Amino acid sequence: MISHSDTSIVTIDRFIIEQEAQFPEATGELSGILYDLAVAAKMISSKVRRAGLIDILGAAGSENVQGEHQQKLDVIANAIIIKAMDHGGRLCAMASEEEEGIIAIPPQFKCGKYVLLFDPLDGSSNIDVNVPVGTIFSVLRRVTPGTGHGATADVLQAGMKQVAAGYVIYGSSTMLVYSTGHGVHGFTLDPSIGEFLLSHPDIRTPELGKYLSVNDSYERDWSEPVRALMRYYRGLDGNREPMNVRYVGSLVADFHRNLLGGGVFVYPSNTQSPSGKLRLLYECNPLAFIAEQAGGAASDGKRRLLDVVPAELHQRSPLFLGSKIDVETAARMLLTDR
Ligand code: P6P
Repeated sequence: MISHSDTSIVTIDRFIIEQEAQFPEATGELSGILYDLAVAAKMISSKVRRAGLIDILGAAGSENVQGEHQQKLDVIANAIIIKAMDHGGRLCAMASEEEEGIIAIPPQFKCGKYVLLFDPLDGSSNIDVNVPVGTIFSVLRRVTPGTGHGATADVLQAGMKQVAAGYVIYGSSTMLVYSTGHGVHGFTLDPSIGEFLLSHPDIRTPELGKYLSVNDSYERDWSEPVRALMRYYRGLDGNREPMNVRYVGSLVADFHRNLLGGGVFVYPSNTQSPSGKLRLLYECNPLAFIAEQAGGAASDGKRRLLDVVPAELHQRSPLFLGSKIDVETAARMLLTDR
């Protein structure tokens, strides 16, 4: 990988071109997807930054396929991504948390060899209280034959098949963090020039976590092995330095802090939600891909998360995500929780 001196100003476009140049077989289609996603991220960032000012706070009134109240920004972010991605000729289908089925490429546009899955605005219930929210995306190569429209089979692939994944965090600054399987790289948006600039090259996450992100209001619904694991993370059983509990309630914000500082995000199954809450395909898998590329790990409590073969587009999964040692400990302590 080309290394950049601390003083060089590297835009995301330059970085993508330089990365592509290292792979002679690259056709530029994946690069095109990343360019277009960066444009969509800038557009969503502009909307999020003005959320409190142009009176688009509050629920749109409509509900999404999850039966959750759609904040207006959810609807807007979803439309922005679809419109930014549907005409580039690189995708044969898309899937979104906000849409029940797969999203077809409009007939006037060419289909490509990739599919894009995304959560357009995760954590959107936090918008009204100015807590960071995020976009999460995952790119797979189509598996169905032909060059026409994609099918559900193209999106229902295990996370290990991802060719790229990443997220955008709309926080104190807007950052885009992605990987194409060659390390994890972070770009910070300079709003004065409208460019994402390389700010965090080759992110590595500490093997042992400092932060524990969990909503322990569900403790009464956890199994005993999960309760024991949380006692371990908190140092209550004397086998570990206590972790600092940090839980924003916005997956991208919690994950990003843990990725940089070391930590584990856990959303176990519980009696109310036997499969957990988070969506496998467009929340868990992309962040698991990032975690592994940064030296971390991800599990559903039973197996490596990226090995899970999905059955449904919106299926949920328990999630243990982040620092390698802490995720491995979870898998070990939950062995009896089968
Ligand atoms: P809980 C936000 O609604 C979200 O999907 C994630 O961003 C967040 O990590 C999780 O749900 C929070 O869930 O049950 O703790 O409120």
